[in-house]
Amino acid sequence: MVNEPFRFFLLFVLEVSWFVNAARCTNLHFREWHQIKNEKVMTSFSGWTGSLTECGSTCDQRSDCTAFCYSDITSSCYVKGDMTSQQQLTHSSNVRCFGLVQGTCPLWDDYKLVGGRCVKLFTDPLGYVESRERCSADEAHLYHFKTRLEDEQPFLDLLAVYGFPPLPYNKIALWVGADDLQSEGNFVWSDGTPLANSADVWGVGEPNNYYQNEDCVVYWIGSYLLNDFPCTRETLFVCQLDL
Ligand SMILES: [Ca+2]
Ligand SMILES: [Ca+2]
Repeated sequence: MVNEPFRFFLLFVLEVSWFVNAARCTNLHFREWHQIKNEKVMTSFSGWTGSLTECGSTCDQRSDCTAFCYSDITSSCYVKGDMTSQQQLTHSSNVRCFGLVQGTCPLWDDYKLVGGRCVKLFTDPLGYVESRERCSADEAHLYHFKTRLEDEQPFLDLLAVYGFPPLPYNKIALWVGADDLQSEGNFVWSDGTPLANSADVWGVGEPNNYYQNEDCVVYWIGSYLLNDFPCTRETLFVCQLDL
């Protein structure tokens, strides 16, 4: 077990190292590391042995590295995304993990800062309620596409990161955070803000409550606008984490 003063010394050394790196690589000046829960990232790590400083520097110098973990006992370094080793990080109280944030946006958890929005695209389709719960697990909410002026471009920019469109048919829609589950025809965003049926974010002829079975809202890639949709259908979704 590492005693507390030594732990703080290690952190100090690490921070000095990052400061030096940031000064040398100006494109990394935004890098800011926060200690994070191990279980959030451990499955995607592989490791090698080195010092805590080397571990942090290795991650800091790679643009695709957004997190690393370090064992004070075995001096093992686990860098997210490195698949050159087959070792897997096992949970231990002696392992500390650090993740990259930008502002308060957790880049280490695959969130991206796009147009001032901290957003994450989930590419495994889920139903509306399950999608909403998945966002809640990150203390986020399904994306708020309230106005075309302010909310459309960040959304398109996020999709462009993933090369969308085109999409296969079953991935042509993405849940956003509005529904009329409480009162038919009266859509509200998850923060309680009304989504008027006359708003210009709706596609032509939407919302239409097709077959009296459309109480949730998707962003429809085909029209680049919103559409009310059956809540049980499984689609992609975007979580938004308010900064
Ligand atoms: Ca409805
Ligand atoms: Ca509809």
